[in-house]
Amino acid sequence: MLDLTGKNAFVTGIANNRSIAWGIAQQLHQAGANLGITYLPDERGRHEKKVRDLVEPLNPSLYLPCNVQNDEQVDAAFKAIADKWGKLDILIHCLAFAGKEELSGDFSNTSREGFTRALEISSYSLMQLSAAAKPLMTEGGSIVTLTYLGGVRVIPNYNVMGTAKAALEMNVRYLAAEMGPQNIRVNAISSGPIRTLASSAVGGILDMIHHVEDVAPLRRTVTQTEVGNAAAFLCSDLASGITGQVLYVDAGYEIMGM
Ligand code: 0WE
Repeated sequence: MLDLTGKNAFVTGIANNRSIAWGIAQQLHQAGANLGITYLPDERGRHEKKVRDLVEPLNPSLYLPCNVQNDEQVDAAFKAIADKWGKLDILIHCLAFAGKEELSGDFSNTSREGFTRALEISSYSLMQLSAAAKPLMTEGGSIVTLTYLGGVRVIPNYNVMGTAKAALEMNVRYLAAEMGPQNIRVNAISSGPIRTLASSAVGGILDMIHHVEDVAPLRRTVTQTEVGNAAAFLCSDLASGITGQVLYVDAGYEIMGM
């Protein structure tokens, strides 16, 4: 049975009710996990309130600001985990960002700043949070991140995010090798495209979704709940032998050549 009771899970990347991280948080909660939730703070405090209202039914025992570009904020978040929970079992990393100007046009026009920012927020942040989580995962643990096929194949306009996801998937393997002896497993879920805040800001996302509906073996896209169920599995003892992997939750799209 999938049982996460007694496990403390720290979930990043919830922006609204369409976030994949929200689907994951709900399934972890349903499996009995104790949740800590982060939000990306903004000047007006709008995210703080919006995400707080959304996650309230899941009774998170920690609710913290976490902008990975701010080291003090990340340190404070893990200090709060150490103080309140003592040990951490599950880290969910659902963070990515590239400038809008990098997500269209010629890939070769990617600026140094745009490249650096995309890889810092989307790839380095997994190492940053995993390093902070490691000393708290005293009874072993499970780290799960979200990736996308655009890190392995060329998807039009995904551009520098593809570079960032390629780096992220390699980070998963190196982190898995490093942390395995401490029984910390590190895996990625490669989700098919889903309509979210991040993807809706991308031109042509609806056409991409229709393409997946036409060619994926299951003839549909996946839901946040399906990604959440896969994440709950990877975080559970049912997946005790799985680390360093990229699990495709994409209605089978990845296997198709035509
Ligand atoms: O990883 C992603 C989303 C990544 C993303 C999206 C945005 C849009 C708004 C990162 N940064 C930004 N920055 C913004 O300003 N996906 C897998 C969804 C996605 O994004 C695409 C896709 C798909 C699918 C971008 C281009 C082409 C396809």
